[in-house]
Formats: sequence, structure tokens, C-alpha cells
Amino acid sequence: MQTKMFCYQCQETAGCTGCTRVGVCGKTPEVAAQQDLLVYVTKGLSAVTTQLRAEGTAVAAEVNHFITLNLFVTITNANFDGQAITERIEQTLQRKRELLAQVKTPDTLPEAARWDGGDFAAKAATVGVLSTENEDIRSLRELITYGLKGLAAYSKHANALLADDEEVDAFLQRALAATLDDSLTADQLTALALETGKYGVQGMALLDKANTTAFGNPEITRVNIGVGDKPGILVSGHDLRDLEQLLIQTQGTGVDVYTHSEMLPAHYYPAFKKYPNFIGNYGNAWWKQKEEFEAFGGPILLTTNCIVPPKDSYKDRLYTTGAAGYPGCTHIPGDIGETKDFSALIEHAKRCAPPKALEQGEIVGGFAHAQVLALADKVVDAVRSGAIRKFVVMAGCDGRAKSREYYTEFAKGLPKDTVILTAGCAKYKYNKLDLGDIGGIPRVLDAGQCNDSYSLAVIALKLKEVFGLDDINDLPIVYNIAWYEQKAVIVLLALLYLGVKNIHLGPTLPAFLSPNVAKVLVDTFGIAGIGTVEEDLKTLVQ
Ligand code: SF4
Ligand code: SF3
Repeated sequence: MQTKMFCYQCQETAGCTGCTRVGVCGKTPEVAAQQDLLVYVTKGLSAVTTQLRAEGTAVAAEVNHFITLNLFVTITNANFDGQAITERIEQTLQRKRELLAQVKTPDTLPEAARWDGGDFAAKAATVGVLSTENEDIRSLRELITYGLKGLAAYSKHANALLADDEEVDAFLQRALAATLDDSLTADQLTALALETGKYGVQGMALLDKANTTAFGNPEITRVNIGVGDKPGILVSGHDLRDLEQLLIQTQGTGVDVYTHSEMLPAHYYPAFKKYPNFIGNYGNAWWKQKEEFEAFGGPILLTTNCIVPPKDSYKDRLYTTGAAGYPGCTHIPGDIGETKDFSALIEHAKRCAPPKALEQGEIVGGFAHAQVLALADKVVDAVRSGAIRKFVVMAGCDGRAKSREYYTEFAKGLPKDTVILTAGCAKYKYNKLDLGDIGGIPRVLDAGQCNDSYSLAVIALKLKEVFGLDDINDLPIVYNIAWYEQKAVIVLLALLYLGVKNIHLGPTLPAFLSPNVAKVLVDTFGIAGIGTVEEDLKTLVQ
């Protein structure tokens, strides 16, 4: 079989080994090659900026933003627009050229830092994942690169709210550059992967602060899952700043705004509650968008991943912005600090019928760290009295694999004295089940988006302090995490950095973990896959 591409960065990779002809996600070999080359030149640019810092030359925040956006563009389901990716490769080469001219000792830099363009397709064929021959080094390089992609995504959202952390950017670029360094051993790369987790915590803390400073602390909120009678715009992805601008611009237009998938937690923030046209959440996790976008009937704004290649029936209603892109769909431009013009979506919505109701009722969420800590006495009492026996962290991603029904069954099978802590789109596997409450504490506590997994760590650290424990693993908390794309990789590395052990990861372990690298994770951190629902209920909560 001829290999046209090679990508194994997400959980749905073909045959649990790698997409070689076309992506399960819909990524074509051409776009895969363009993404490989974008990652390569971004690593080269990062080697240049890392050298500049080492020589005492400051790197502009704007360069940091450019690098994070490049990585974000290559995250699973973010951008399928080959032309836009090629333009970013050209812009990256141009920036690299300018910065390279400032480096005092360019000869020490790796080839990627000095490559100045040429035949893109030919170069792409030599720089992909398989260009690293040793499978353990390849595995560690990709583990780091995917973690950095996740970190880049979270940094980008913080940057959009004018929050920066030069330390995070400097690390991100140093670590990216290190994946080009053939002198690094497997042990050194393993240490770098764990250091990536440290900066993952710092990056998520930056975003948490940026979000809560801009929009307030999430609070317990009941979110409508029905529809109103006006035309609407559906917003998906993770970028709260885009949502805010859209809400401002739709005031008084007669157009409603709904969230989809990872945008649901926007409803938990006080700042968004003042908009009367912010109606509710429509639909479920990303992978159901073909039916749900069809039924919605109005324009849809994808602010980030996850995009499912659209059906022709609604493709003209799909708009992208930021890192997201799809060929043939209108892209709304706008850089950090600029106001984006969403008038095209608003005018489009006015020509559309109101959305078709998919369901009715409410779901409850808003249990980020401040809200849970406000309830700390109640929670601690419930743990001390035995009313809550265990917390089960079920954060992460959802996906289309049938095997993910495991998570619905697992949630249903949990004993009544357990509470699920969740974040990310994984929640859609059980957030509409009626699992009840324990003395007024709901049995599913949704902290927010995948990046709000940070909140779950803050809650765990606080409980550790309250109970006077030395080890986070002595808490009555177990982890059964579902992953799909690279943001989940940074969340995992962050949890490992915080010392969390015995995480169960599913529905399959990452294909990019070589047997030796997987063994290190199993031996050092007790990472395990999932088994049957019955077995895992026994292992985790009995
Ligand atoms: Fe395959 Fe996932 Fe890569 Fe898409 S992102 S090509 S599904 S491994
Ligand atoms: Fe979901 Fe794509 Fe990962 Fe943010 S939207 S969690 S999969």
C-alpha cells in the first residue's frame, strides 16, 4: 500500500496506527503535507528565536503570537484550508529570514532554521513524522510537539484577551526547537515532555486568569437546550473573545446567538448573561455537527477546532475565524486587539428561518474552581460524612468512535455516592443523563472547556490542603479521561507534572506512544488504558 501521508496525532487515527491515505478527520494528503511543512518551518523559526533569547535579544510578543497560531492551525480539525496554510508557511519563512539576520552565530542552528524555501511539496515529503527513524525518539518528539500544540491553543486564547506570559512562549519555542536536536537522548526528551506539563499548568493558569478577569468567575448556571423563535447564529469552538464580539454586534439586530459543543461553558460566565439574545446551547459535541448544523438552519461560526468537513447543504452557512479554516467557507479576519466584523453572519442570519429544536430542557454547569471552592464546606462535609465516597474525573474530549459509549455506560454505572468532575466536550457523553445530586451537589460537576481542566487541578490541590494530605494521590479522586486531539495531550502532561498517578486514558492509548515510551508512562505514572465498564468500575470505585 502506498503511503501518501502519515499522521497519528489524534485518537481516531486509522487502525490505531496512523492515517496514510487520507485522514479519518477528512484531512487530505496535500493538507497533511502542508501542515507537516508548517510545523517544520515553525520549529526552525523557534530555533532562531531561542538562539536570539540566548544571545540576549528580546523576541517581540507579536512573533510569539505568530508561532502559537501556526501550531494551533495544525491541531486536529482546526484548519483544512491548504492555501491558507501555504500562506502561513511563506510568512513564517519571511519572519525567519528577518530574525535570522539578527542571530550572531547562525552556524550552530539546525537545518530547519536555515532552510529558506524552495519546492514546498518536495521538502514536506522529507520532514514529516517518519523522518525521525528511531521510534522512541520519534514518539517523544511527537508527544512534546502535540503537547506544545495544545499549549499553543490555550496561549492563543489568552493572547486574544491581551494576556501574555513570555516564559511560556520562550519555553514553547525552546522545546519545539529541541525536537530538531539529534543530540538529545530519550531520557532528556522524556524530561522535556514532563517540563512541557509544567508549562501546560502555567499556560492554563494564564488563560484561566485572562478568562475570569475579562468575564468573571463561572457560576452555577442552568443552560437552556431548546430554541427561541428568531433566527440565530451558532458559535462553536473555544474562543470566548470571538463570542463576546459577536454578542455585542448582534444586540438589537433581531438575531439570537447559540453555543455549540465547547462553547457551552460561555453561559457560565457572568459577563455573557447580560445579553438578552444569548439563548442557550444547541446540540452536542463536535462530531454530531453534520446533523446539527443542518438542522440549525442559520450561519455557524467556528472559532477553533473541531470542524467536520461540511456537507454541501450547509457549507455556505459555515464561517471560520482565528486558527480555523475550511476551503470555500468565508473566513472572518482579525488579529489580537482588533475588532472582528461579523456583519456578514448577522445579515446571513436575517435571511434564515429560526433553528429547528433538537431537544428541550436545561443542563447545569459552572463548577469551575471559584464556584466549587465557594461550596467547599458543603463538599468537605459530604466527603467527611461519607455521602461522597469518590470523585471521578472524566474530563477530555468526545469523538465519533462507537467505543466511546463506554463513557456513558461508565457514568451510568457509577455508584450513587460518587461525583463526576468534568471539563471539555467529553461531558456530552453523560451531561444529559439524570444522575441526580448528593445533598444538593449535582453528581456531574462541569468546570467548563477542556482548558478548564486546570480548574479541576486547582480543586484537587485545595482539597489536598483542606484534608492535610501530603500526596495528591491520597485524595478520594480517580481519573478516567477520554482524549481525542492535542489539547488533551497538554492536559495529560499537566496532570503528570502535578504528580497525578494511575490515570486511565481511553478509548485507546495514543498511537504515537512507542512501546518503550508507553512503558515509561505505565511504570512511572501508572497510566492505563480502559477495560470493560464492569472491570473499570471495580478497579476505580470499589
Ligand atoms: Fe488521522 Fe487524526 Fe491525523 Fe486526522 S488528525 S489525519 S484523523 S491522525
Ligand atoms: Fe472537544 Fe475538539 Fe477536544 Fe476542547 S472540541 S475538547 S475534541
